Amino acid sequence: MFAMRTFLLSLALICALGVGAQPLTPSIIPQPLKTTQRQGVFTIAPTAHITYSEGLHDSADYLAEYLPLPTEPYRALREGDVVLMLNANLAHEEYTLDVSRNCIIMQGGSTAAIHNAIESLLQLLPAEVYAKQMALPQSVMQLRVEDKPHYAYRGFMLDVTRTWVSVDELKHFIEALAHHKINHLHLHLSDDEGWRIEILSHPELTAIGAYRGGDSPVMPRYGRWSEKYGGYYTQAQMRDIVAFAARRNIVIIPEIDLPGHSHNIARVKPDILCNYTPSLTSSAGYDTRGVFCVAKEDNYALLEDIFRELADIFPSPYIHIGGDEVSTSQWQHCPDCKALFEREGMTGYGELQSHFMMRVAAILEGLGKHSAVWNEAAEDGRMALSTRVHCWEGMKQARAILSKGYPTIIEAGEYFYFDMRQGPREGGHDWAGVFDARKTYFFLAERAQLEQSAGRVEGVEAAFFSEAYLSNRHQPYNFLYYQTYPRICALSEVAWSARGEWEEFYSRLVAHYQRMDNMGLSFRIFPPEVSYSEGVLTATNDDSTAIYYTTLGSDEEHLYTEPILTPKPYLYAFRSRTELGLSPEAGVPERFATSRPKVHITTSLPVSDKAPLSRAESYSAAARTTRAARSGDWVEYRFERAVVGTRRMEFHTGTPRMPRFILREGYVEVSSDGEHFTRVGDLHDGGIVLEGYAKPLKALRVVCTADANGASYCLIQPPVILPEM
Ligand code: TNX
Repeated sequence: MFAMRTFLLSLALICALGVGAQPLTPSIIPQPLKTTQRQGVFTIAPTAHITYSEGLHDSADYLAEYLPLPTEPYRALREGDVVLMLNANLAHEEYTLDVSRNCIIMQGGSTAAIHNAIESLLQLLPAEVYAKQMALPQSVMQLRVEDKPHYAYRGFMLDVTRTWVSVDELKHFIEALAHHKINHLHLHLSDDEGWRIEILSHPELTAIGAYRGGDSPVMPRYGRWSEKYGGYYTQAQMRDIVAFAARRNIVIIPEIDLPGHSHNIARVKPDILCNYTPSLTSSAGYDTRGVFCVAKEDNYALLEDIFRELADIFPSPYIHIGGDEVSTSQWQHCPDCKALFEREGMTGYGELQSHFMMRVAAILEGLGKHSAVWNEAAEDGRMALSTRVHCWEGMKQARAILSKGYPTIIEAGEYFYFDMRQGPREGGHDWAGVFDARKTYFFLAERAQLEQSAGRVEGVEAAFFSEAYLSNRHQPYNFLYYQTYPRICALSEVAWSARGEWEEFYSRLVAHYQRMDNMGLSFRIFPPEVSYSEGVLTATNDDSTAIYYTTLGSDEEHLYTEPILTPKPYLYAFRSRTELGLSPEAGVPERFATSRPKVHITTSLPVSDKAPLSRAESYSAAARTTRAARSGDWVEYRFERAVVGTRRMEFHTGTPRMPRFILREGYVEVSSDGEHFTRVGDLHDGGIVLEGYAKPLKALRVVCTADANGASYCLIQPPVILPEM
């Protein structure tokens, strides 16, 4: 029955699209405000021209990158041409796109609007247009589009610190954003793990701070533990990126994350830290402090140097100065901060953060820029109302900020943090939930509610923090794109379109798969459904993408063409694929079942009372130590009864799937009798995976061979045991 359903769905889709032909109805993401279809098609001939009115020379060149036609200034309307024209009656981002029998005319209120029109036109052409491989002549359905965005601010935040993103990679990412009418790119340029923009007056910020590991004073805290890792943008490169983005209607907003998240700059310029000697016992001798001292005048002079250069590189009227997750404990140890606290008659240490942020905001105002901040920085309402606030923590915090009257960007983790995992066995964070593009799309319901209350919502922004990207760099696909597409398609829709229905959006999204393939995005496909009954294993999907399967113990993929007769369904894993798109693995539940044999865990490390070893022993959560591991420290897992016959066993330290707080290096020994141990391998990213381990396992011991891990504690995970079936 399921196979029949797939067949009928594929048939329906083939009929809807026509074999090798263009869709019969326009399928544009984000959905335009109004589309009127006409009869017939217009044919773009190879002899046609792109003509443009004054000021649109760059727009015409941009279009010609995709539509291979010569460009020339507009003189008169000529049959067959593709025309770009400014129209003062249209608003800033508002456009019309007219495909008639004789020509194509795009009009817009500004170059931004013309960009929007061009992106819509590209989606009326075959998907190969995105690979810049379109042959002419080409027919386009006749229609008229009248369109403008719901939100003026449609943003994406990319963290290039935890994982370095090269100039070429960044440009590719920007191109794809532009195709989805995203018009702001917020670049997270500094964080604990890296400094990514050249500052001429302080070259050491990148010369030293752009790298971690190896001989850098900055210890790695994510992935690539033993090598020197990093990179940075020179100012010349960044100016080029800014211009590249501007040509695509994207404003780049730089962020320097202050006063917390500053561990990196603190290793390069320890003088920014508070005036006290830290106790280093919990971190194996490594200073893990990373918060600017509020009381040091030199800090504000340094920041003025930095922001003066940034203000010159970035035309954006806003610069983001961070303000998230600041711990006040370092200030509480600092005599100078305490004196300032007394002098100003403050009542809570959080006020020191406002003091700091307001001083930095004043520096920016002096440079002609407004500040943007994360929501915590504006919570006490003391920042000026010109401050733009990015509300990341959740809708509750967003409502609180809106009620204070700040221009607000909704960036709530539960809808827009695309570093969150999309399924239970996929990579990424999960603090704001596990969700896919569907959840992002349902922000539409939230948007409707927001509009009933007062407040200045300027728009929405999605984010990709890149901790897990680094540890997924070895994948045969690009994890950045897997995490962000099609969630960015949903973002684009909720940021732009007036209204919508999931089913209707989903049909456009499936038609968009071919475009994403041609854009070079290894996007995520929804997993196929797998069912098993009476010895027959069936996989179905509703997007007519091909389904492949592998069997346990082999990586070889086979095309799934018909239900599989098998008494052992758990041997099979299924994935949907397009050329670049892929789904997560799907299978019967037994394939992923784990067992929880009784285990006793001991360690040479001191363990926190709040997160004791019993948490890991009961398989409920990680245990936390109260210091980082040193060479010679060990963790031992001893099973009440020796474990036998497993498919796979995993023993990890650190955050799950996000190697941090790990035992940085070490080896692993196993024992069948609990007394005699033999070495089976080394730790990788703080853990070891034993596949098809044949002997009984009574005990396993991890022995650490390195000091410190860049933090002041380690995590000990429950073991993961997948039994043989
Ligand atoms: C919170 S979002 C952070 C980041 C992390 C992110 C992971 C924000 C302002 N702070 O430092 O990378 O969560 O999702």
